[in-house]
Amino acid sequence: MFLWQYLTLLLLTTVQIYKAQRCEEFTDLNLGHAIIGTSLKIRLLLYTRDNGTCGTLVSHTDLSAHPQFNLSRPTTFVIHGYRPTGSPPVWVQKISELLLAREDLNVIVVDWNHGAANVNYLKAVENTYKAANNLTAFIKMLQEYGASLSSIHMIGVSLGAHMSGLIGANLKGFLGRITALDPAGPQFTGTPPERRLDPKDAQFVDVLHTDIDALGFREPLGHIDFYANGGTDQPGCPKTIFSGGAYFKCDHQRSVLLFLDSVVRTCVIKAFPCSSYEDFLDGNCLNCDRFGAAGCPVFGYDIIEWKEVLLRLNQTKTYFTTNPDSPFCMTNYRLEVMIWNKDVRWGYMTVKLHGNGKEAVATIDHKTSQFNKYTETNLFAQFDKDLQSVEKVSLKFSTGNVFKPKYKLRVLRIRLTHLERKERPLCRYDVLLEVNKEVTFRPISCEESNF
Ligand SMILES: [Ca+2]
Ligand SMILES: [Ca+2]
Repeated sequence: MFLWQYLTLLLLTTVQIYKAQRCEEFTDLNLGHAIIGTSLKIRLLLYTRDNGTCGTLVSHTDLSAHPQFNLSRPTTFVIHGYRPTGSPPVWVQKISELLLAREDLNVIVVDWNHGAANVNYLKAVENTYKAANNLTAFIKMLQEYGASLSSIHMIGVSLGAHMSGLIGANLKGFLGRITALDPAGPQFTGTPPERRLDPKDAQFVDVLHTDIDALGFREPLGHIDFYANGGTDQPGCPKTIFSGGAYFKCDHQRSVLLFLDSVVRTCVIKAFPCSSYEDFLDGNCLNCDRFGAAGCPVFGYDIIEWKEVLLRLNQTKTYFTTNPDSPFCMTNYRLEVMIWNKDVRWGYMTVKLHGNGKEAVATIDHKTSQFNKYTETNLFAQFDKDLQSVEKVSLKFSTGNVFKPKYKLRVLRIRLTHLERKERPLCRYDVLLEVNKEVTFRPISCEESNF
């Protein structure tokens, strides 16, 4: 062999090895200027436990080149939404890592940035339908290679949620599961089920709503719909336009952050079936008997464990509240207050729990509460963290009215009951609350007898 032939061979082999090991990145179209492209190039990036951080570009027609794509494992698709700036979603790498840490899966990140990044939202919506057909063909090919539709889970964000629904309908509802993270509202609200996500699109459809007043979809779309913090606005997100881009996307994007935490099981977010957020905050929806032994549904990745009971219930609307940051879960207590003032009293209650050098706070101020003589007022207190043991309790009563500084609440008994842990409620008898003055005390175990 001539030297040049040998060198060419060596070079070709090196290129082959390089090609095999090349990590594919998500398309970045963030070029700092308006994107008006019309192409619909869909890239499928495969991640498995063997290549958890290094994406492999998968062929749309031939799987033989991808031995690591093992169809005896379940396959999870992750589909992003509208990308007005064309930049890659910040969470896209994280989600495959976290999913793979939980389960031995094929994770396919669907990179349809070429279709989703467009200054014209309507164009991106149009591309959602086109991309859905393209992905349906890919999944049909997976079936030919032996994949079962039941083992396919689609996690779709915003437009990606409807795209999952469209694919699901193309496949006659046989897909195993669709998780919709704040499904897009604009251009989908008011459309018939065949134009958007609906419960018939998969065997199980779970939906999270975080921005129903702007980018998200208001009505329920799945077997279970979770309305985080009522589904409208999220804590910690800017309330004015002066905060720039975050103002537009913070509520919407929170859906992904909440879901990621549920994959890691940072903490458990219990959701409560209820007809409205107001009713939920009033503490009228804390009963989960309809779910039988399973108890209240847990938001996120693990909701699949409630599948059977949820399918029997047809469609369930649930609520929960969160903290502004991770860990997002809150700790729920019932607070019962009985007063002996002659006249009716109105006001807000702030409760602090102290224990192990930490403090947990619950402010019950979604509306003014009414307190009547010798009548138990039931309040729903949600604390920012869970203290394993409560040593002291602080209470503050306020009215929001500066002209009534002498207003007092003569409390006969307060009782605090942890709603998840079976432990004895904490009580305090006979305490005087002056407006805006915090009173701290050591609670005692409640007496069995009732007044
Ligand atoms: Ca549909
Ligand atoms: Ca909002």
